[in-house]
Amino acid sequence: TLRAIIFDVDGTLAETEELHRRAFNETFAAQGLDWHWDQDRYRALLQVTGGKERMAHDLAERGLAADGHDIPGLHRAKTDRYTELMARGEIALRPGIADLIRSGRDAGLRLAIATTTSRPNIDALIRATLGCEAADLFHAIAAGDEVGAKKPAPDVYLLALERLGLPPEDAVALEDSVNGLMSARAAGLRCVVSPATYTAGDPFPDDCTIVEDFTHIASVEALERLLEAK
Ligand code: XBP
Ligand code: MG
Repeated sequence: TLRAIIFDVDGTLAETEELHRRAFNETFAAQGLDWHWDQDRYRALLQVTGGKERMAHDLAERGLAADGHDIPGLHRAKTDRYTELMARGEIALRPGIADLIRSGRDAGLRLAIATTTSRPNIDALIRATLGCEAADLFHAIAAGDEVGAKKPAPDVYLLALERLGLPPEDAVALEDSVNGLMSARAAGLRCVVSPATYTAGDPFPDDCTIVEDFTHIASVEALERLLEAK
């Protein structure tokens, strides 16, 4: 039986990566750095999950030393900018997500989040799109630096399950990327994937359950039907 739905955030709840990219670029410019990530560069950099890890990786690839730069400080500034931009209300949830959340609540399922992004970014997204506090809607939230190893490692999903107090068999993960799918699978979870704009070209394995968008699983009944058909 299905007792919980665990949502990824970036690319799954909403198409947020262009806002992340903008927040990174505006932060670089504000700090007088001549760094700029265009869409192609950002798509490649998304293979590295986590903003701090992504910046360090970018520096290394460009042959620049990281020690001259305050990566944690830059990342704090990026998070501040991202949450400010998010509060303007221009980001919407992906189709089907709000209905599935409502259906899950009505059916008495537990809802959770397992994401690489930072906690303030989740709070800002839920406030801007649903007008409530993430902590009031989700029974468990596992985010960003709460775990040592980010996706594709299983840690963040295992932490969400621990906080839900459930074994992986009782839950399903919703994801948009191969890194996220690998993380969920390594935690022993079933996973339904709907690729987002930045992850549409990811090499998803043949045995992966893919839906074009979340309107196909906008209710608990539809989600259970899809899982049973597997
Ligand atoms: C999302 C990410 C995050 C965001 C940036 O991956 O990789 O790093 O791009 O967030 P997923 P922070 O959807 O698999 O969780 O800058 O807050 O790290
Ligand atoms: Mg994602």
